[in-house]
Amino acid sequence: MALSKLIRFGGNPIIAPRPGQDWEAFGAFNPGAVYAGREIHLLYRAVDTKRISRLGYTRTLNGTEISFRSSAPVLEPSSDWEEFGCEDPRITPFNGTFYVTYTAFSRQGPRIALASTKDFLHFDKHGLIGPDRNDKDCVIFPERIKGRIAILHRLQAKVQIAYFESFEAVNSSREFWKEYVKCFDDYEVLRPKFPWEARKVGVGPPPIKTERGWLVIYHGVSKERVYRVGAILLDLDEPTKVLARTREPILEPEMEFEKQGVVPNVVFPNGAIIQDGELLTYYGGADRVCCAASAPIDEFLDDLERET
Ligand code: BMA
Repeated sequence: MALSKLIRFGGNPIIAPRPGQDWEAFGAFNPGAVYAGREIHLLYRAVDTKRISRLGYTRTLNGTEISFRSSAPVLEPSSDWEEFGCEDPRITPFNGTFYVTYTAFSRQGPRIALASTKDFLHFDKHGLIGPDRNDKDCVIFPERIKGRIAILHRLQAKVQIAYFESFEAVNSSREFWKEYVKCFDDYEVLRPKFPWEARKVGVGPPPIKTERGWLVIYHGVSKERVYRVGAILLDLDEPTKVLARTREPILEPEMEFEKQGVVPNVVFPNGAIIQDGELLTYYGGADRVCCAASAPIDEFLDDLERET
Protein backbone atom coordinates (compact mmCIF):
# COMPACT_ATOMS: atom_id res chain seq x y z
CA MET A 1 0.00 0.00 0.00
CA ALA A 2 1.26 3.48 -0.84
CA LEU A 3 2.24 5.80 1.99
CA SER A 4 -0.24 8.51 3.00
CA LYS A 5 0.66 11.79 1.40
CA LEU A 6 -0.23 15.21 2.70
CA ILE A 7 -3.26 16.52 0.81
CA ARG A 8 -3.14 20.19 -0.09
CA PHE A 9 -5.87 22.56 1.00
CA GLY A 10 -7.77 23.58 -2.16
CA GLY A 11 -7.53 27.29 -1.36
CA ASN A 12 -3.71 27.46 -1.21
CA PRO A 13 -1.86 29.67 -0.79
CA ILE A 14 -3.47 30.84 2.46
CA ILE A 15 -1.04 33.77 2.95
CA ALA A 16 0.78 35.82 0.32
CA PRO A 17 2.64 39.13 0.44
CA ARG A 18 0.21 42.07 0.70
CA PRO A 19 0.50 45.03 -1.62
CA GLY A 20 1.74 48.11 0.21
CA GLN A 21 3.48 46.17 3.01
CA ASP A 22 7.15 46.74 2.15
CA TRP A 23 8.41 44.56 5.01
CA GLU A 24 6.92 41.46 3.32
CA ALA A 25 7.19 42.55 -0.32
CA PHE A 26 9.48 39.64 -1.30
CA GLY A 27 7.73 36.90 0.61
CA ALA A 28 5.45 35.80 3.46
CA PHE A 29 6.32 32.12 3.91
CA ASN A 30 7.55 29.21 6.10
CA PRO A 31 4.98 29.57 8.91
CA GLY A 32 5.42 28.10 12.38
CA ALA A 33 2.13 27.10 14.02
CA VAL A 34 0.58 26.38 17.40
CA TYR A 35 -2.97 25.69 18.60
CA ALA A 36 -3.96 27.72 21.66
CA GLY A 37 -7.16 29.36 22.92
CA ARG A 38 -9.27 27.71 20.19
CA GLU A 39 -7.21 29.34 17.45
CA ILE A 40 -4.20 28.44 15.37
CA HIS A 41 -1.44 31.03 15.64
CA LEU A 42 1.05 31.36 12.82
CA LEU A 43 4.36 33.22 12.70
CA TYR A 44 5.81 33.53 9.23
CA ARG A 45 9.04 34.72 7.62
CA ALA A 46 8.52 38.08 5.91
CA VAL A 47 11.21 39.35 3.51
CA ASP A 48 11.54 42.97 2.42
CA THR A 49 12.98 44.37 -0.80
CA LYS A 50 16.47 44.48 0.74
CA ARG A 51 16.16 40.76 1.63
CA ILE A 52 15.97 41.39 5.36
CA SER A 53 13.68 38.93 7.17
CA ARG A 54 11.29 39.71 10.01
CA LEU A 55 8.41 37.75 11.51
CA GLY A 56 4.77 38.45 10.78
CA TYR A 57 1.87 37.11 12.84
CA THR A 58 -1.50 35.80 11.80
CA ARG A 59 -4.19 33.55 13.23
CA THR A 60 -7.03 31.40 12.03
CA LEU A 61 -10.03 29.76 13.67
CA ASN A 62 -10.66 27.04 11.11
CA GLY A 63 -7.07 26.42 10.03
CA THR A 64 -7.10 28.11 6.66
CA GLU A 65 -9.16 31.33 6.77
CA ILE A 66 -7.16 34.18 8.25
CA SER A 67 -9.03 36.07 11.01
CA PHE A 68 -6.22 38.47 12.02
CA ARG A 69 -2.92 39.50 10.46
CA SER A 70 -0.42 41.95 11.89
CA SER A 71 0.10 45.10 9.86
CA ALA A 72 3.69 45.40 11.15
CA PRO A 73 6.35 42.80 11.98
CA VAL A 74 6.11 41.32 15.49
CA LEU A 75 9.81 40.42 15.68
CA GLU A 76 12.69 41.99 13.81
CA PRO A 77 16.49 42.25 13.91
CA SER A 78 17.82 44.29 16.82
CA SER A 79 21.41 43.04 17.23
CA ASP A 80 24.51 42.41 15.13
CA TRP A 81 24.00 38.66 15.29
CA GLU A 82 20.74 38.96 13.35
CA GLU A 83 21.63 41.96 11.18
CA PHE A 84 20.39 40.23 7.99
CA GLY A 85 17.27 38.83 9.51
CA CYS A 86 15.13 36.59 11.68
CA GLU A 87 13.99 33.58 9.64
CA ASP A 88 11.97 30.36 9.79
CA PRO A 89 10.16 30.53 13.16
CA ARG A 90 9.08 27.34 14.96
CA ILE A 91 6.72 27.60 17.94
CA THR A 92 6.71 25.32 21.00
CA PRO A 93 4.24 25.82 23.87
CA PHE A 94 5.87 25.05 27.21
CA ASN A 95 4.41 25.75 30.67
CA GLY A 96 2.15 28.59 29.47
CA THR A 97 4.80 30.35 27.38
CA PHE A 98 5.36 30.09 23.63
CA TYR A 99 9.02 29.56 22.80
CA VAL A 100 10.05 30.55 19.30
CA THR A 101 13.25 29.24 17.76
CA TYR A 102 14.43 31.01 14.63
CA THR A 103 17.43 31.34 12.35
CA ALA A 104 19.40 34.50 13.09
CA PHE A 105 21.36 35.60 10.03
CA SER A 106 24.46 37.79 10.13
CA ARG A 107 27.79 38.14 8.35
CA GLN A 108 28.97 35.18 10.50
CA GLY A 109 26.35 32.98 8.82
CA PRO A 110 23.19 31.36 10.18
CA ARG A 111 22.87 30.67 13.92
CA ILE A 112 19.97 29.42 16.04
CA ALA A 113 18.19 31.87 18.35
CA LEU A 114 15.40 31.81 20.94
CA ALA A 115 12.60 34.20 21.79
CA SER A 116 9.48 33.79 23.92
CA THR A 117 6.04 35.34 24.01
CA LYS A 118 2.66 35.04 25.72
CA ASP A 119 0.59 36.86 23.09
CA PHE A 120 2.54 36.78 19.77
CA LEU A 121 2.71 40.56 19.76
CA HIS A 122 5.38 41.13 22.44
CA PHE A 123 8.52 39.04 22.52
CA ASP A 124 11.46 38.56 24.87
CA LYS A 125 14.63 37.74 22.99
CA HIS A 126 16.97 35.25 24.68
CA GLY A 127 19.76 35.51 22.12
CA LEU A 128 21.75 32.85 20.30
CA ILE A 129 21.44 29.38 21.78
CA GLY A 130 23.56 27.09 19.63
CA PRO A 131 27.25 26.55 18.91
CA ASP A 132 29.24 29.29 17.20
CA ARG A 133 28.92 27.42 13.89
CA ASN A 134 26.52 27.49 10.98
CA ASP A 135 23.40 25.97 12.43
CA LYS A 136 19.69 26.01 11.49
CA ASP A 137 16.32 24.32 11.80
CA CYS A 138 16.15 24.28 15.59
CA VAL A 139 13.02 22.93 17.31
CA ILE A 140 12.18 22.37 20.97
CA PHE A 141 10.30 19.26 22.13
CA PRO A 142 7.03 20.35 23.78
CA GLU A 143 7.79 18.58 27.06
CA ARG A 144 10.79 17.41 29.07
CA ILE A 145 12.28 14.04 28.17
CA LYS A 146 13.55 12.18 31.23
CA GLY A 147 13.49 15.48 33.07
CA ARG A 148 15.43 17.50 30.51
CA ILE A 149 14.58 20.03 27.81
CA ALA A 150 15.46 18.63 24.39
CA ILE A 151 16.11 20.34 21.06
CA LEU A 152 16.81 19.13 17.53
CA HIS A 153 18.99 21.23 15.23
CA ARG A 154 21.04 20.92 12.03
CA LEU A 155 24.84 21.10 11.91
CA GLN A 156 26.22 20.37 8.46
CA ALA A 157 23.68 18.30 6.53
CA LYS A 158 22.33 16.26 9.44
CA VAL A 159 20.06 16.52 12.47
CA GLN A 160 21.34 16.26 16.05
CA ILE A 161 19.79 16.31 19.52
CA ALA A 162 20.92 18.28 22.60
CA TYR A 163 19.61 18.25 26.18
CA PHE A 164 19.50 21.01 28.80
CA GLU A 165 18.41 21.27 32.40
CA SER A 166 16.53 24.55 31.90
CA PHE A 167 15.79 27.30 29.39
CA GLU A 168 18.36 29.47 31.16
CA ALA A 169 20.95 26.75 30.51
CA VAL A 170 20.00 26.60 26.81
CA ASN A 171 20.81 30.25 26.70
CA SER A 172 24.17 30.30 28.44
CA SER A 173 25.95 27.19 27.31
CA ARG A 174 29.11 28.26 25.47
CA GLU A 175 31.28 25.65 27.22
CA PHE A 176 28.68 22.98 26.58
CA TRP A 177 28.64 23.67 22.82
CA LYS A 178 32.44 23.79 22.57
CA GLU A 179 32.57 20.19 23.77
CA TYR A 180 29.49 19.17 21.80
CA VAL A 181 30.79 20.25 18.37
CA LYS A 182 33.93 18.13 18.85
CA CYS A 183 31.80 14.99 18.59
CA PHE A 184 28.43 16.10 17.23
CA ASP A 185 27.96 12.89 15.24
CA ASP A 186 27.46 11.16 18.59
CA TYR A 187 24.22 13.14 18.93
CA GLU A 188 22.91 12.33 15.47
CA VAL A 189 19.22 11.63 14.94
CA LEU A 190 18.94 11.78 11.16
CA ARG A 191 21.17 11.97 8.10
CA PRO A 192 20.39 11.90 4.36
CA LYS A 193 19.51 8.41 3.12
CA PHE A 194 17.37 8.60 -0.03
CA PRO A 195 18.09 10.43 -3.32
CA TRP A 196 15.35 13.04 -2.71
CA GLU A 197 17.18 14.21 0.47
CA ALA A 198 20.77 13.51 -0.63
CA ARG A 199 22.02 17.06 -0.11
CA LYS A 200 20.69 17.70 3.39
CA VAL A 201 17.88 17.15 5.85
CA GLY A 202 16.46 19.54 8.46
CA VAL A 203 13.59 19.30 10.92
CA GLY A 204 10.44 21.24 10.12
CA PRO A 205 7.83 21.68 12.88
CA PRO A 206 8.62 20.83 16.53
CA PRO A 207 8.06 17.13 17.31
CA ILE A 208 4.45 16.12 17.94
CA LYS A 209 3.79 13.62 20.72
CA THR A 210 1.69 10.61 19.69
CA GLU A 211 1.18 7.37 21.57
CA ARG A 212 3.38 5.65 18.98
CA GLY A 213 6.32 8.05 19.28
CA TRP A 214 7.41 11.58 18.46
CA LEU A 215 6.21 12.46 14.98
CA VAL A 216 8.83 14.63 13.28
CA ILE A 217 8.16 16.16 9.88
CA TYR A 218 11.29 17.26 8.06
CA HIS A 219 12.52 18.67 4.76
CA GLY A 220 14.96 16.90 2.50
CA VAL A 221 16.93 18.63 -0.25
CA SER A 222 18.03 16.74 -3.38
CA LYS A 223 21.21 17.31 -5.38
CA GLU A 224 19.09 19.40 -7.76
CA ARG A 225 18.05 21.57 -4.77
CA VAL A 226 14.43 20.48 -4.77
CA TYR A 227 12.93 20.72 -1.25
CA ARG A 228 10.53 17.90 -0.33
CA VAL A 229 8.86 16.72 2.88
CA GLY A 230 9.36 13.47 4.81
CA ALA A 231 8.50 12.15 8.28
CA ILE A 232 10.07 10.04 11.01
CA LEU A 233 8.82 8.54 14.23
CA LEU A 234 11.18 8.73 17.23
CA ASP A 235 11.09 6.69 20.42
CA LEU A 236 9.35 8.69 23.18
CA ASP A 237 12.06 8.11 25.82
CA GLU A 238 15.11 7.71 23.54
CA PRO A 239 14.50 10.12 20.67
CA THR A 240 17.77 9.21 18.93
CA LYS A 241 16.03 5.90 18.11
CA VAL A 242 14.27 6.24 14.75
CA LEU A 243 11.31 3.84 14.77
CA ALA A 244 10.07 4.56 11.25
CA ARG A 245 10.96 6.74 8.29
CA THR A 246 9.26 7.59 5.00
CA ARG A 247 11.10 6.30 1.96
CA GLU A 248 9.22 8.56 -0.44
CA PRO A 249 8.34 12.21 0.12
CA ILE A 250 4.88 12.97 1.53
CA LEU A 251 4.78 16.34 -0.23
CA GLU A 252 6.83 17.73 -3.11
CA PRO A 253 6.67 20.80 -5.33
CA GLU A 254 3.86 20.29 -7.85
CA MET A 255 1.76 23.45 -7.84
CA GLU A 256 2.83 26.62 -9.57
CA PHE A 257 3.22 28.47 -6.22
CA GLU A 258 5.63 25.73 -5.11
CA LYS A 259 7.58 25.51 -8.34
CA GLN A 260 7.85 29.21 -9.03
CA GLY A 261 8.35 32.07 -6.60
CA VAL A 262 11.51 33.56 -5.14
CA VAL A 263 13.37 30.24 -4.82
CA PRO A 264 11.92 27.62 -7.19
CA ASN A 265 10.87 24.07 -6.22
CA VAL A 266 10.54 24.50 -2.48
CA VAL A 267 8.00 23.10 -0.03
CA PHE A 268 9.27 23.94 3.47
CA PRO A 269 7.18 22.80 6.47
CA ASN A 270 7.59 24.78 9.70
CA GLY A 271 4.35 24.17 11.63
CA ALA A 272 2.09 21.18 12.32
CA ILE A 273 -0.76 20.39 14.70
CA ILE A 274 -3.19 17.54 15.24
CA GLN A 275 -6.82 18.63 15.31
CA ASP A 276 -10.02 16.58 14.98
CA GLY A 277 -8.06 13.52 13.86
CA GLU A 278 -6.18 15.41 11.16
CA LEU A 279 -2.51 16.20 10.91
CA LEU A 280 -2.54 19.78 9.68
CA THR A 281 0.79 20.97 8.29
CA TYR A 282 1.82 24.50 7.34
CA TYR A 283 4.55 25.03 4.79
CA GLY A 284 6.14 27.67 2.63
CA GLY A 285 5.85 27.55 -1.18
CA ALA A 286 8.88 28.63 -3.25
CA ASP A 287 9.98 31.10 -0.53
CA ARG A 288 7.02 33.33 -1.26
CA VAL A 289 3.71 32.11 0.22
CA CYS A 290 2.22 30.05 3.07
CA CYS A 291 0.19 26.90 2.38
CA ALA A 292 -1.62 24.16 4.31
CA ALA A 293 -1.87 20.40 3.76
CA SER A 294 -3.33 17.60 5.88
CA ALA A 295 -3.74 13.85 6.36
CA PRO A 296 -5.84 11.68 8.71
CA ILE A 297 -3.41 11.11 11.59
CA ASP A 298 -4.24 7.46 12.36
CA GLU A 299 -3.84 6.29 8.77
CA PHE A 300 -0.76 8.44 8.42
CA LEU A 301 0.89 6.82 11.46
CA ASP A 302 -0.22 3.30 10.37
CA ASP A 303 1.46 3.85 7.01
CA LEU A 304 4.56 5.40 8.56
CA GLU A 305 4.99 2.45 10.93
CA ARG A 306 4.82 0.08 7.97
CA GLU A 307 7.84 1.88 6.49
CA THR A 308 10.08 0.74 9.35
C1 BMA B 1 16.65 27.46 3.73
C2 BMA B 1 16.03 28.65 4.46
C3 BMA B 1 14.53 28.65 4.21
C4 BMA B 1 14.22 28.54 2.73
C5 BMA B 1 14.98 27.38 2.10
C6 BMA B 1 14.78 27.31 0.58
O1 BMA B 1 18.04 27.45 3.86
O2 BMA B 1 16.59 29.84 3.99
O3 BMA B 1 13.95 29.83 4.72
O4 BMA B 1 12.83 28.31 2.57
O5 BMA B 1 16.35 27.53 2.36
O6 BMA B 1 15.28 28.46 -0.06
